[in-house]
Amino acid sequence: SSTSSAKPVSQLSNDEINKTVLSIILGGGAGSRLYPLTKKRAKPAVPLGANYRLIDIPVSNCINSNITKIYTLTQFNSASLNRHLSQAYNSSVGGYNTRGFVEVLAASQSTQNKNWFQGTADAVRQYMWLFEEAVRDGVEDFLILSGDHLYRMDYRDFVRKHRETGAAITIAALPCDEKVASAFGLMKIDGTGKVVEFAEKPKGEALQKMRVDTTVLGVSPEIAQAKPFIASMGIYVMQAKALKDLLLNRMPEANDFGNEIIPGAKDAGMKVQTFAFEGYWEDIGTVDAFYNANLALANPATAQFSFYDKDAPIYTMSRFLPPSKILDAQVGHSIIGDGCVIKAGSKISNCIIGIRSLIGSGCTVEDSMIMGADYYETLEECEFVPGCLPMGVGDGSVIRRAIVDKNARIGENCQIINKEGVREANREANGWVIKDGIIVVIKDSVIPSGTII
Ligand code: ADQ
Ligand code: ADP
Repeated sequence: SSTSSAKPVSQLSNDEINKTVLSIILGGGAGSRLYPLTKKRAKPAVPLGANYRLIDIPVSNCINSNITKIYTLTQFNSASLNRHLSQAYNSSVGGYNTRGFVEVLAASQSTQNKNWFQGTADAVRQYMWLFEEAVRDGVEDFLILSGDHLYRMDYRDFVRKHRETGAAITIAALPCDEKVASAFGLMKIDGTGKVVEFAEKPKGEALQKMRVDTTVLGVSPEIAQAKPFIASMGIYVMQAKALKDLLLNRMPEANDFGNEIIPGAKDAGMKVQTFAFEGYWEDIGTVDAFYNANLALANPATAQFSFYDKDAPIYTMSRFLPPSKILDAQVGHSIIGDGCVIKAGSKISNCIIGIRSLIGSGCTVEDSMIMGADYYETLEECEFVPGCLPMGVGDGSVIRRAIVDKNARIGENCQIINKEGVREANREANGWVIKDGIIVVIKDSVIPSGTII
């Protein structure tokens, strides 16, 4: 193996990490559990926490870990994702004396293969030719990340652990409870953190078989009691040469990391290790999880993730928007993004109000995420819209338990409250759906005045 793989952990400097690690962010498949938020944009571009997008989490974690070579793999390219990445990060990762970049690689643009990515491993395989160039340039390990996780991690600890053990693959892991366990890849490990058994999303008896004493991860007996499973966080450090061997030679038909490549590597006798992660981490790749994680941010009693860590900030595009203006309105337990106007007599509680939101007077908005708008429109622009409805929420409207995507036009005196209390409904033609009881108003939709949902 290479020289730096043999170095003890303390000697692996920031510079070496910067030079030898390439980050690959998995930016979403076709299945799209976040649909319809992904109807008109690539998943990494989905707005988060009023001012941010999903991609800002892994990219910020990378920058804060001094990892500045970053590719994002997506099923399709979107203008908003490219614009966001280039405007937000070019100066911080690609300065004239650094060699960093953040780039989107889309399935439809592959030169070698015209097919969609068939899964996470296939997505990496289709761009292996490009990652090989980085390997020729000194990269030894790939840091494989997901585009839909909310957490803060210093990946340097993860990489150092991986180099220290000389593993082919290191999987970030945390203890989890039985309720959520079957949504994850579960592992059994030995005293050195080596994976001895791996089961992707097991159910029933197979799930029970994966129950372990998680004090082996270093957690207290109380936590181990409540969380008797070791879950894969779906993020990995992989030796470049091991991954190439797996994807191109040993398992050329395997499309998925969790289902095939990880168990396959272990069964082939490769060293697969865990890296125990402590702290808040959540997969927010479903509408329900996404909604709950966003709303939790606004309430100090429930917030587990902070955007305010001075040592590890979360970056985003600087938009130079005006500060938000709140007229005689009542606002509580809410996060208000830049450039918003909330008019008199409105009541906003437990909400995320995204950039450039316009909320009329006398509105009630509760337990909702309003994503805002991509631009301010002039009255002339608005005249071409049916009914000339402006973007934002019209006077006197009531919104509860909803996600209102960007540039939506909600008329006056609407009630978006899931009046019939249904769990699922698909009214895409009318601009909305209900998923897990949460109303999602689709991007750019027009909801006429007086509509009751
Ligand atoms: P899942 O998250 O269910 O489980 P998967 O659907 O493969 O796994 O998605 C992983 C990431 O890759 C997601 O961010 C997804 O959007 C993205 N992705 C999926 N298909 C893609 C494609 N074709 N092209 C680009 N990106 C794609 C995984 C692991 C489990 C682990 C959980 C933790 O398989 O073992 O427990 O993550 O969340
Ligand atoms: P943000 O993250 O700030 O929403 P985006 O790049 O997704 O950034 O969207 C903002 C962009 O929308 C602006 O940079 C601008 O180019 C574009 N835009 C401005 N006016 C209009 C318009 N009338 N119609 C469509 N797009 C517009």
